[in-house]
Amino acid sequence: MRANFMRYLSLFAFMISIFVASVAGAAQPEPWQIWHQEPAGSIAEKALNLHNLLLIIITMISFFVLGLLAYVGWRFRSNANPTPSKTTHNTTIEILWTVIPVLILVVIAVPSFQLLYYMDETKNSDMVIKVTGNQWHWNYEYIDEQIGFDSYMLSDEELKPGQPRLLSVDNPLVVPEGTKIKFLVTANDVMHSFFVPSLAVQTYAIIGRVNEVWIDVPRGGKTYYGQCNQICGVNHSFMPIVVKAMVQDEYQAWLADAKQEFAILESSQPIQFAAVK
Ligand SMILES: [Cu+2]
Repeated sequence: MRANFMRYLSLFAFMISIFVASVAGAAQPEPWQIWHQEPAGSIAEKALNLHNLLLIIITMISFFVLGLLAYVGWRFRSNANPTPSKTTHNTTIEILWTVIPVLILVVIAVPSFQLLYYMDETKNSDMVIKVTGNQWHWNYEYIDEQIGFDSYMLSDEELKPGQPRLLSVDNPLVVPEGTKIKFLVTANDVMHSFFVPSLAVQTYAIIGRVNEVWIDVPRGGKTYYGQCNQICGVNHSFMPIVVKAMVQDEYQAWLADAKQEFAILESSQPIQFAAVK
């Protein structure tokens, strides 16, 4: 009895430690993970809430249909009904099975459209970063700071202790904490997709097009891991995305260094934006 209790207690402690590790550490997938990564930012929280609502609705519908099927299979089995019914229409039931699904769809549509328009609103952002997908790395340009750099995955030999394999890069996308950041996402060669699950950002990077998305970086330093999730060639799985949120002081120090190291040269003709009054 006591041994059993200790076993449950250690299992419970183990699960808590996994939970704490996933919350306190970096936002990345965990072995055997079946739920979402901890949502970071208001879009991710709203997306998770919508997901949870949909999960409740589809579970109820699935059980209802399963129950109905089981009931019909039992109630109208052939040995209990030697003479089958010839019923073909029932106006009441037909109205119900039209109206009820319409109402369910309306219930789903309201929060769904709310989130869609919320995600679409990219104005009032604190900074703009241009993200370009390449075969097979990402390029980030900080438009206002006139800096830009490539971000390549680290090979197994380059990994430092604690850096996750296949998810770590040489130059992460560094962002300041507590800001709203607009990304202009495009591609150079083939289609890619900019996807960071914990920030709930996912958008196609398409050649000759610019897709706008935004994230609000939560307070505190934390690293958010993502990957290209559009099949883009042989090294598709080797172009991870690392969004590294820094506290303001740390970010300013990084920016000062980055302006030396990653300055966009005059000759490379960075993209210009017209001022919007
Ligand atoms: Cu790609």
